[in-house]
Amino acid sequence: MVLLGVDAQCVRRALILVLRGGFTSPAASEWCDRTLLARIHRYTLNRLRAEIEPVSPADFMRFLFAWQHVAPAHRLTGVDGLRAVVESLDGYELAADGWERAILPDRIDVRAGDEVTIHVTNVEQTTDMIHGLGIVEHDLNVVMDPGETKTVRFTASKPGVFPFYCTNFCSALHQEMQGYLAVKP
Ligand SMILES: [Cu+2]
Repeated sequence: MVLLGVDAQCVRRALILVLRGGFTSPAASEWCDRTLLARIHRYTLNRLRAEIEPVSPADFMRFLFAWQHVAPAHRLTGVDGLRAVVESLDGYELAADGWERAILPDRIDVRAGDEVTIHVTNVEQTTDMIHGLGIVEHDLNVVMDPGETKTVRFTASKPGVFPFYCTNFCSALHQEMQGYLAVKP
């Protein structure tokens, strides 16, 4: 202290206010004012937090619709599309009926020119309850006995919405046994 002509007590007091460390690089030996260092630390944290700010619920929903291939611009088609959807939902438990009625039709489009395969099962257990499946525009007409599964294949040659229905007058619910095949251009 004699060399610098500074009072030792004064230096000790000053050292309480500063911290020693490697601030610009781990190997550096540097000194920094405590309050200044705390402020730099706070600014850095705020900047880093701002980089990973949560998006709004609306943005998140838009992302989910696209990511899940439900948004029209992100829908898939064909066997590869079906495979991608099944892979993305791997491990998700849902009744088979839910997959066929909601999950897959919301994500996969049939496009004009696609070859369509339909597996249709008559789940009746009463021996005389026969059901059918018909799509007039595709010249499709199959009949299934109780417990029987039939597979039909056809090319969805033109775009449009084509009604399908049960071709066998079966029960009071016969009128309910219908739906639509939507073929996109
Ligand atoms: Cu019927």
